[in-house]
Amino acid sequence: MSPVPPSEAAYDALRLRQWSRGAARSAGIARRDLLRLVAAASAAAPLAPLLAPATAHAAAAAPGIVKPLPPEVFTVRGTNAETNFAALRGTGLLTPADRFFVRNHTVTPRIDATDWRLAVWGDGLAGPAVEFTYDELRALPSVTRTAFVECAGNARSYYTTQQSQQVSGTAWTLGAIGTARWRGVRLADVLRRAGLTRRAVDILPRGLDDEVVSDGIVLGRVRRPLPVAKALDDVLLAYEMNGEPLPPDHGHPVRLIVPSWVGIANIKWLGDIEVSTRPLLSPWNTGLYRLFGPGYPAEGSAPLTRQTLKSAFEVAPGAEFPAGRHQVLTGRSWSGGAPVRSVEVSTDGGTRWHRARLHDVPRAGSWVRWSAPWVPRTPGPAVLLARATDRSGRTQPAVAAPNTQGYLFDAVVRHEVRVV
Ligand SMILES: Nc1nc2c(c(=O)[nH]1)N[C@H]1C(S)=C(S)[C@@H](COP(=O)(O)O)O[C@H]1N2
Ligand SMILES: [Mo]
Repeated sequence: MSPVPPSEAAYDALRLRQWSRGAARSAGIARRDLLRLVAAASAAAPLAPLLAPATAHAAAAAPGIVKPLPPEVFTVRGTNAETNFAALRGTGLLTPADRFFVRNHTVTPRIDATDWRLAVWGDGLAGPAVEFTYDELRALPSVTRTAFVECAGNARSYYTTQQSQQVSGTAWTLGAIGTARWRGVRLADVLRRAGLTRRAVDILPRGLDDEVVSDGIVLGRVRRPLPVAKALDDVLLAYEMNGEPLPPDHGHPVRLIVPSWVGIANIKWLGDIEVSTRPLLSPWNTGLYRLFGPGYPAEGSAPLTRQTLKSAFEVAPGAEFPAGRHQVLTGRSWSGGAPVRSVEVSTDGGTRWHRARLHDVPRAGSWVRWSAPWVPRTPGPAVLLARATDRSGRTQPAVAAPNTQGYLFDAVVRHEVRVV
């Protein structure tokens, strides 16, 4: 009974037309409030005030995050915690849960798996709402998959520091990403058991965390529509992360894993899923998670789907390297578009580039570790660069195309260090 999946590009184009014509349905928010969000999104706000304190000193705690946030591992940014890339050196392909970044719109809720229920409902089902308990989900056939979760705004601060552009949102450097081995149930299996019909076009997973209020507008609970084609393809309802039950901060007891897509799609603390015969709109696919600014329509681009291409050194910013000593620089590269094909490294600010050695077989939806030897010669400042190319042929550019909310930064990042 599975509908023929349209391509992601076709989905984007269709939703964009539906949105401009007002044909899609606002789920849980007044259309007027959605339009206010869109208007706010097209104006950029400066990032500078957020950037200064966070880079100067790591705060000790983020309100609402349960796990410890040691400052050598995390940089706290508001309700969020960014992983310091240097803390990933030697950790293996998978990011340990205690080093995995946290992006919370509000606070981590404490949910007991035994009281938890998942409700699947909506006019896209053949019958009434269906509920699943935690034990019922765990009794269904399970699958395991390695996938990164990356915030669409990861590396946003470089729009400002490298390109002098004003963008709004959390001033992440490159650490709003982690890769884990997730185990769970295919969303396709759950939807089919719930009675999915061919008429369904969108599903809307919603979190159990508190309602989000932004600039006086109640956005409601975190929820983001997903086209049925993606939902039936490779999406998981995950209950394990790296072989352990999901920790509270990462969505206990069950979260969505939507491989290669923007982080927001990976709804944590999943409570219910609406299945709809009409396209759905929420703040997270209208004012948020579209591209606004010069070169984009007033209502924004189509909703964001796949993540972009990036590389990061596992080196602290400003790290010191003794001149004349052999070093092994390490890092990671990833792309939401296709597996990484190759990575080049420059230690002289971009004059000469050398192929890095890849330490993993590149796979879609995951990252690869790499290394490159370096013997620093002249004492003084040095700039390290890493540039990935993926199998679709895309290479990280020198400059990223700007958008007001600073999403999908893909340019090569200048990593400043010192030779002493
Ligand atoms: N319910 C809920 N799901 C959520 C969020 C949230 O605040 N609430 N944040 C989203 C965003 S923006 C990102 S980038 C990822 C972060 O996942 P992590 O905190 O496990 O790293 O979760 C997504 N899922
Ligand atoms: Mo995010």
